[in-house]
Amino acid sequence: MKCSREMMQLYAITDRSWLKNQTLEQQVEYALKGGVTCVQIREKNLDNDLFLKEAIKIREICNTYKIPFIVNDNIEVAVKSNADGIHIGQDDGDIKDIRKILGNDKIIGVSVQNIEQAIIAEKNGASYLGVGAIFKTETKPDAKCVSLEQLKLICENVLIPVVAIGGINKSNIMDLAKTKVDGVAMISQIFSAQNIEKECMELLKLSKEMLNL
Ligand code: 3NM
Repeated sequence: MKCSREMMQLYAITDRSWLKNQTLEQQVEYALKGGVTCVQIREKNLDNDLFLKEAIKIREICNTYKIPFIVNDNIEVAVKSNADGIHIGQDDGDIKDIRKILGNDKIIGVSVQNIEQAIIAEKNGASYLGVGAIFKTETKPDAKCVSLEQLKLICENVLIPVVAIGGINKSNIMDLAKTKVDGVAMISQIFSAQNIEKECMELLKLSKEMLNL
């Protein structure tokens, strides 16, 4: 699957700490009904078997809605679940090695915090960049903040799509206008919602407004 700018418009990342009386699959399906443009499964505390089982279920649901499915930082799960791609951080391995394993048809997203990392990641074959944390976030309290100026600089200096992440919510999403970013990635604003479908519909509308679409 080719990585597109449209994919970045409303990029949902799973987090089972927000599960109440629903399953992760149900939450993801509501998000898809609400219009998310990409889904990433992120599991920091599951063993590989359970991670793979969950990934296979969510892969199926994303297929139904024809939305790209990305696995966070686990190449084995990405390959075995036939994900559309993987997302890695700065310390999660070499982009070129991962490209060799996945081949040219898969998406490799890379987290970057500054322009230097962005240029290197693009040169090494990243398909898109995740830039953050843009705002302080309880979801990843140790994430250092990246300024809007740095985000803009990155967007102006790479050709691949860029998604902003970290603490983005309905009140601050418009602050990203003028940075030339391609969209927003979110965890808590989406999955803490009582009505995830409605929340995603509203967020997609706001994201498009922010993107001037
Ligand atoms: N990565 P929320 S911030 C997973 O800065 C993740 O790279 C970040 O969650 C980074 O939308 C983050 O709840 C958490 O703030 C995003």
